[in-house]
Amino acid sequence: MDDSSNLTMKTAVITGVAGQDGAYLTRMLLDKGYQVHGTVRPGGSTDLWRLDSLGVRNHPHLHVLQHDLCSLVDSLALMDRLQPQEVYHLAAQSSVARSFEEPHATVNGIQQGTLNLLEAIRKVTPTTRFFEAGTSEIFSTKHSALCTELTAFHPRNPYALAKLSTYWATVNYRESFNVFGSVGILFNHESPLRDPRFVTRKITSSAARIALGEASVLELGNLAARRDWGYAGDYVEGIWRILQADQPDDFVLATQRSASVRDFVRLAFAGAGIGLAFQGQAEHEVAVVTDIVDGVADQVPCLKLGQVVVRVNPDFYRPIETGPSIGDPSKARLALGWQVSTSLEELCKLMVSADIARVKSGG
Ligand code: NAP
Ligand code: F7E
Repeated sequence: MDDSSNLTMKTAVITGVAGQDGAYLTRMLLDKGYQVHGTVRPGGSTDLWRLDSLGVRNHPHLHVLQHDLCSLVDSLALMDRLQPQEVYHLAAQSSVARSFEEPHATVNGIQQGTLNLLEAIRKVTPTTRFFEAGTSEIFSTKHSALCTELTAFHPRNPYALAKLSTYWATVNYRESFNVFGSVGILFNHESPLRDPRFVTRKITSSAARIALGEASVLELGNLAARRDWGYAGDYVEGIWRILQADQPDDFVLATQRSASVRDFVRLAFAGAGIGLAFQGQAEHEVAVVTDIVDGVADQVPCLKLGQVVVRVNPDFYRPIETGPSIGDPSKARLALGWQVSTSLEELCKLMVSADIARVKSGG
């Protein structure tokens, strides 16, 4: 690519480039011909394994830089230097469970980061388009009705509290200062690049290790919790489309299907060649092996029918559980032409297969 074509390339900033969505979005924008400036926090993880695994770590149009989201001065300088057309703000302490343990760091980090970027855009690059990674956790409905952009909010954990504030900050800058700011109200989305502290990856990595004889039991919290789980690769497409719209707006991205943690366990173990049945109630509930495919039986002769491979550990219960939540992505489908293309079964298979390959290669 010569310098003259660089002039016609769009420039995007992705905060939290080292995270799950940051990696998938980076790959997508690079494929679309963007210059991508991805930020990591000073002193934070410098492990860019996700970008590596997608083969984009050394792409000539990817520039990884340190940026302190809690510093307005840093954000002003970033906008001034890069003059980006688009900012995708993905960086956040994104674990709900951890937010109960670290409320101040979670809330302050999330609120300051968004406010500093919006303020920098307002003052320095007012035509920059801004994407805020919002969350379905702001709804926290107790009922099973579909959540839309009009559903009432009721945040029930420090993470959700902070994300509700950044939702309103983005709406405020749009309404008060004409900033092109949009919020994606994102339901859970997962992938082989998901951090294992989240339940899906915890399950698939354990299923892989149990099927290869490297672990014997998986401990989980609330098996009845339900989530609307999609594939992160589909969600970054929606995130990009949100910033390509004619007008800034807020969109629910969801699959419109919910499943329980128990369902996900069953699918993941089936994907690893182990059939399960659940027995017992509440903290006494367990999953026992009902079927073992030949390949697994040969590899792990000690794995027996009737053996307990999943049990409940109340230490993983949360002070309050949200949901069941299920999202209605109709607005995104109609306005942006976005819809998911990966089913829960396909997602589960993708994640288990990747974890089996990792365990086999010693990763
Ligand atoms: P992720 O894998 O946890 O990535 C988040 C990234 O943010 C990490 O690279 C992390 O870096 C960085 N980060 C954390 N705290 C930071 C701070 N104080 N300053 C700067 N960087 C910080 O999350 P994700 O799944 O990609 O999600 C992307 C965004 O979407 C997040 O804002 C999340 O809240 C939101 N979201 C995600 C989902 C989902 O299901 N994935 C659903 C709704 C909303 P370190 O490695 O240094 O910690
Ligand atoms: O929990 C239950 C747990 O930690 C899912 C983030 O991306 O999505 C994510 O937040 C469910 C909860 O994700 C374990 O109680 C049972 O009901 O995978 P999770 P999350 O809390 O839904 C939202 C939309 C975001 O915005 C967040 O950034 O699984 N669960 N047993 C467990 N969860 C974990 N982590 N570990 C367990 O052992």
